[in-house]
Amino acid sequence: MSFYVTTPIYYVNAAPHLGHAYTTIAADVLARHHRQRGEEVFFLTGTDEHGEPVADAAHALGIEPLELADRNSERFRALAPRIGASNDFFIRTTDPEHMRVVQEVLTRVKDNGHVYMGTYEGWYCPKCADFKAENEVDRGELCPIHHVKLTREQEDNYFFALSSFQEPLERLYAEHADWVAPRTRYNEALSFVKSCLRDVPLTRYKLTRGVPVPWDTEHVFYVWFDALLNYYSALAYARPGEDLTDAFWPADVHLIAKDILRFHAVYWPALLMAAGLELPKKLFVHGYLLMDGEKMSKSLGNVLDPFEVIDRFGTDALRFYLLRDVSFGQDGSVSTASFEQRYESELANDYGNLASRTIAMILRYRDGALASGALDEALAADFAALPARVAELLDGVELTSALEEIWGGVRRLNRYVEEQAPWQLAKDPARARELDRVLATLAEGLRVVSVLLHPYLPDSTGRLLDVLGVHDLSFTSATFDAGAIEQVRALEPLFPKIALDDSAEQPVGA
Ligand code: ME8
Repeated sequence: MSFYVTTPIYYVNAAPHLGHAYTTIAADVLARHHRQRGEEVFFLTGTDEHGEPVADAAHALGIEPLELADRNSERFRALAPRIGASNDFFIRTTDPEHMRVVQEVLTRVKDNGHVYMGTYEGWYCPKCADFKAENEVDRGELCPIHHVKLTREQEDNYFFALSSFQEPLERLYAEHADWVAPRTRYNEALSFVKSCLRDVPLTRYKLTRGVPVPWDTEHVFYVWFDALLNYYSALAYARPGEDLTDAFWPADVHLIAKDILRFHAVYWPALLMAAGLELPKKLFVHGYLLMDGEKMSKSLGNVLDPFEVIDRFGTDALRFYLLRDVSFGQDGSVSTASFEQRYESELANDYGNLASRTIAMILRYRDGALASGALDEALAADFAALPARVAELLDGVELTSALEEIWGGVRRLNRYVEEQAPWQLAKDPARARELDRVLATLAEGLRVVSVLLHPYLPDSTGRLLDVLGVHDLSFTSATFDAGAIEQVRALEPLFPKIALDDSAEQPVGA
């Protein structure tokens, strides 16, 4: 079994912000979960370096586009380990190997008869790097997304005959009801397809930066076709001396936000069909992280620096917060107040405190050793269906719901401590066997929830499992098993108290 997950490749016109960290963290949770299931996983992220968004930003700074691309690409690359991302490769669209694959595939699209020379006349947003139809133009000739003035373009370009894919795309949507998720995004994508597709420029004549068109070197490929092909090209050269294409193509899941739905839901499958390549299995479209009610965006300037957030709260806390507080697939606001609340009540109390208490009691009452007798069957039964439920939800990329299910297990363990009151049992030597069973059951419950939580909280679950003497993190190990833990060691607090911010309304990292 293999599993291939991607994030969008991010524009290098500015430094990464929390919105980028969000998608990469989500992809990482999926990658780690599938590795736990013993699958061969490939997780790709990277940067999109051609096109006007980058060239314009460089121009504004008075530097060369490549210099800006190098600087910011490095920041995105550095972000990945800081947010705990276990990506297998980091692609840059300026990689010569990527550029070669773009040329090969798009030449095949032309050879297959899907390219012709024509004249584009219409609106264009340099920030979206997107052509706009008349009905997509806001009053004052503004881009509805970036609120900047659109340019009026007229140029001779090679066109991709997108309109001829109307029927195959409609068939794709009819036959694969889960090819785009959530359902609202599927409906939106299908309405793009049904709204009568127009052919789109495949190349740009006036631009100098980009992948040169092999059959006409006065043109470069339109940045979106160059960018989309990263998902395919990376496999050819990510592992030196090996071609991973057969092992991993087609991709299992492309994670994106809704801003780039049309490119992924319409252009991308049509392009792959035109090239005779297999289509990815699923697009999962998450919502926006909002600040002050608007999409956090480099162009709008209302961004949060993930590096600052991590310095203050730690990597796991950021991962947890984003996937817990914002229902994956929907928009959600982020703020320091809700971050601190989740940190305190859930990470520090529900999970961290459960772990500290359990381990402290095993050390105090039993010198760290667990008896090998039976576990509490009622509690084990409460956990029996949990792993399958989590796997099912994660197969549907329901990251928040899966986390909620696991958190139900954490809460169940906290109730168990209160119900059993081990501190009372410890006072009565006649109840020593009961105490043994409660302590072993709690340790086992902690092990099971920690294995399941591992993709979300890799660092803290790793530390806890280490203290429990557990080295098997496989998904199949997430079932109750007497004797799995024999001896525990002391645990440093998993989520120590943080200095709380006085101004509770302040946004995260601001
Ligand atoms: O669009 N909330 O790059 P980009 C949630 N290069 N996610 C957000 C977000 C927010 N406020 N802001 C950004 C591009 N994202 C192209 C993609 S792919 C072949 C080419 C995340 O730097 C989200 O994943 O504008 C969104 O789709 C992506 O960053 C856009 O990144």
